[in-house]
Amino acid sequence: MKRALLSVSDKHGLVEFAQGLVERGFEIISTGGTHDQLVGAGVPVTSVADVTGFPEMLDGRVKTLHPRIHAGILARRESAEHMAAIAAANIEPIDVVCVNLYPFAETIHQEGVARADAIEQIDIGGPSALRAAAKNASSVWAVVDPDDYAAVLAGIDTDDVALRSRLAAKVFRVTAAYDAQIAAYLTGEEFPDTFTPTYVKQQDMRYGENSHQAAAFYAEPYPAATSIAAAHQLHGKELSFNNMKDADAALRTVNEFDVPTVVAMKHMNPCGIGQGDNIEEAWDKAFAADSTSIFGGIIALNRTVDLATATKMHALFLEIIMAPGYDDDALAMLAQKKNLRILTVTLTDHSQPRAREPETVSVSGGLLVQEVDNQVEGANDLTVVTKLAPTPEQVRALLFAQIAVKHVKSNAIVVAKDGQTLGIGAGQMNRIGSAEIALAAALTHHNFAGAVLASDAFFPMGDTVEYAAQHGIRAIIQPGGSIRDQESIDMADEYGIAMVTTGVRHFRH
Ligand code: 93A
Repeated sequence: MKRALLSVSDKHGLVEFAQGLVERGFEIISTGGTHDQLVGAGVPVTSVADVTGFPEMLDGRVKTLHPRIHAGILARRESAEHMAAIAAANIEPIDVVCVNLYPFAETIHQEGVARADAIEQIDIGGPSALRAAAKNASSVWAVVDPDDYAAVLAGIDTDDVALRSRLAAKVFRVTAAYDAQIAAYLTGEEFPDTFTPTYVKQQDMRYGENSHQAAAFYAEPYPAATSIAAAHQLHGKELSFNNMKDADAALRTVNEFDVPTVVAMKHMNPCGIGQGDNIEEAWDKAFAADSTSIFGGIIALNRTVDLATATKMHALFLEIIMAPGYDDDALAMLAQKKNLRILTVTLTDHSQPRAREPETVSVSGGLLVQEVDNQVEGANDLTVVTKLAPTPEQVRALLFAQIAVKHVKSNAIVVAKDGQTLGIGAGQMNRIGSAEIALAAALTHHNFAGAVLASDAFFPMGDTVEYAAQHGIRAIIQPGGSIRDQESIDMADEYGIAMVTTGVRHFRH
């Protein structure tokens, strides 16, 4: 008689799977809780203790860890010696191992879990049995995921060797990820010796950055509420690879602001950011910031979308709208567009300190890991370096521009006024190039007079300041720290510009 070991924490689909095995002539062997559930459902089952001749001991720490189990799984069926050896020890082969593990990750994500309780959730016997079955996958079924039960029953009928092999690989992936989570919990280190992130596939994507590139989306098992992975899509086409990146960038940007703000993203750069007393006014400013580039844009709003704002957005072609919520009539209006992707997102609670979180970037052959740039400068972080100090109104504009410039690809220059970006220069290989782009855009705005300028990094020489001054800029914010800072400061003084330094660079490469 064939035998199956069933020992599962997640008991979904267990009874049906066991019944399927019984129908196929299997004897079922089970650990305590699994055994009880099967007995309750009227499925014939033998307890592991009866097979090992040993009761479960140490509060269940030792259940399946026994040669009568492991030799039964690991004996090579093709080896006469192996089969003779287990027969001599009166051990029968085990042909199916169906195990899923103690819920370690779920446990540590609960609020205030004691370390001892977390440690008790480290499964030892489960991974051992699974790995043994996976090692012997040429003959033994290793089943770790309830989603695979139906396929396994069908595969048993056809002796599907290829499926056994795929399931074996899945076991090693699952146990590796499980161990990585345990290690991360134990050390709590931000940058451990080996970095083994665990991500769970959410979906295959139609394609990657371009249509000839295959792609998939993986999420952390417990993504932060404010992450793009935790966003909820209410309507529209599936997000594309580029959509995900832009939506993430838009969300990160809008999450910086507490007052009503709208961010319009294009190709990973904001093309317009607007703030107002309400979300409609913020939209008006974000739209007017660059009414050309916003076409096909990704819009993030940090307030509930009302009908007035929805009506204005509805008049445009947009790819994505994301907000913490929508009035019913606003959502109905936006949802008239079949393809428009509409998302709800959870925003940062600005009363709480920002959590330190890692961010990864892949390079060929490796992974760079850093903390997210969560730093935001306030009025107290500014040092006036020129003869002229900025007015309170200029300080507000400078701080707004400073947050905006943080989210623009380097070299980044932002020109802004009254809670509105007027010109954004992104990704140029020299700083004055970005300044030229930002100022050319800003000069098209009728309300340009009195605008301020932010630079994501210091000015290596005085040329950008001179150019800005000649084009009407009245105040500048920049980190400072160049050996030629004085050249920029002198230039600012010469033109009557107020300049403040922050000491903090915000490159975004
Ligand atoms: O405590 S263990 O590491 N020791 C074991 O020998 C063992 N055998 C199976 N955990 C062990 N298991 C795990 O028990 C399985 O991985 C499964 O998650 C769980 C099922 O227990 P029960 O059937 O009592 O609900």
